[in-house]
Amino acid sequence: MRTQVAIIGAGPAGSLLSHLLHRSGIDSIVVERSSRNHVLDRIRAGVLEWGSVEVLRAAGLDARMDAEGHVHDGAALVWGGREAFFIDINRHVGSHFMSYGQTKMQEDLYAAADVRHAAIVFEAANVEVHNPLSDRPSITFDVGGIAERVDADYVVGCDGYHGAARPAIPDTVLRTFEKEYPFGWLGIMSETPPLPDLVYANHANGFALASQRNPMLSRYYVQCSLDDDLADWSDDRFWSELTTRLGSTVGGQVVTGPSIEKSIAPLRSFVAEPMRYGNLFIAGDAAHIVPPTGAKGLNLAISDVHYLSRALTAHYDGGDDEYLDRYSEMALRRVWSAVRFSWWMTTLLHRFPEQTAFDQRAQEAELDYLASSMHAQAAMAEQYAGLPFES
Ligand code: FAS
Ligand code: PHB
Repeated sequence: MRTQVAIIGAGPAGSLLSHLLHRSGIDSIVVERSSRNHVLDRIRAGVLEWGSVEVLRAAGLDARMDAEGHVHDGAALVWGGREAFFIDINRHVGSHFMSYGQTKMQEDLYAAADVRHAAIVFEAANVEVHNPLSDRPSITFDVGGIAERVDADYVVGCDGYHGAARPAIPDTVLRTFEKEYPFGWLGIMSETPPLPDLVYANHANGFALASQRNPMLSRYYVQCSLDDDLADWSDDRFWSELTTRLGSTVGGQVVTGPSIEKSIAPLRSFVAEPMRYGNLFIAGDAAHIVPPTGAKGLNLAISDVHYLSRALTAHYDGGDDEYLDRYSEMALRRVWSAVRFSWWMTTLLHRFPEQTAFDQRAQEAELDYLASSMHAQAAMAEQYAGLPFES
């Protein structure tokens, strides 16, 4: 097979890139390891930065998002037994964010792919990248027991942290930066009415988060030990810990019910540099991982793809390669900004294993300062809602 852009991975990054390239008249083939339903069954992110909302809107992917998503003017913090403190993003920086599940965004992307009869190969095994430095890179894979090859002008790895693309960049070129956090998140989904706002909690027992998917679907998380497994967390124990950590006022508003999904995810930061090697590019989780505290993972995948689709369009429309040549440094500036912000929120809100009473007080003092300073709130607001894309 032959195409202009061969994309590995049909998660949010790969399927959005294919969609945006199509709108620019650029052909692509997407090769995905899992089945379509397996990708759609994943429960992941829930918050879209306003820049991400605008990328999806400009791409004609906004109808269901606007109908079913929930626009928020800010998010709340609770700590030290205080009442919830609302960080008013709209008031501070005139922006918002959208609660809209990644699962629904993925469904919208596949529905749009079906309309345009997109070339997405599911259940492809043994995907490999070949000749990334040549002007004829290719990928090979097996599907249904048949060996296939796609020749392309460019290959884009949108294949997540464990994908095949990043390893095609030699260790002599690739630099990676990593930070493991000494705790995980236990997340549940329940068919109960959510709290009106997203609420992040710092508590001596650990972090908690109240989020949402729709008016009858709530998403909640509590910090847990990396040694925990799901058998350690009955629904009763989860609800008791969540409502304790959210504090009596906010916790008292939580409508509990049976969990319909429960999972534990470890937290880590990871960045791979550069995000380009010859005619191979990497985007999304293939290039970086952030702890979900700052709700940046999915949004970084969208911003990488926004930059790369703009670059490929400039190349094919007019032979202008400036954005292609600047993709890695431009994307990495936004990645490192989000990695730092996610680290800051994680460090501020979680209880670390060796944490002392002094450390807990220092965290609470920083939160008290945040509540007292419009400048500190504005700084957090603009980063949480998402900084402007570079032109
Ligand atoms: P994805 O990992 O989503 O997609 C990569 C695709 O490539 C997958 O479909 C995979 O099957 C495929 N693939 C992998 N290897 C391949 C190969 N060799 N060949 C072909 N295909 C291959 N972010 C948030 O903002 N908030 C959250 O609450 C949140 N929760 C998360 C929970 C979990 C358990 C995980 C793993 C991530 C979470 N994230 C969250 C981050 C998540 O949303 C990612 O940022 C987002 O899915 C990134 O999208 P992609 O880069 O497309 O990567
Ligand atoms: C979610 O709704 O899944 C969510 C929201 C905010 C976060 C992380 C996850 O910071």
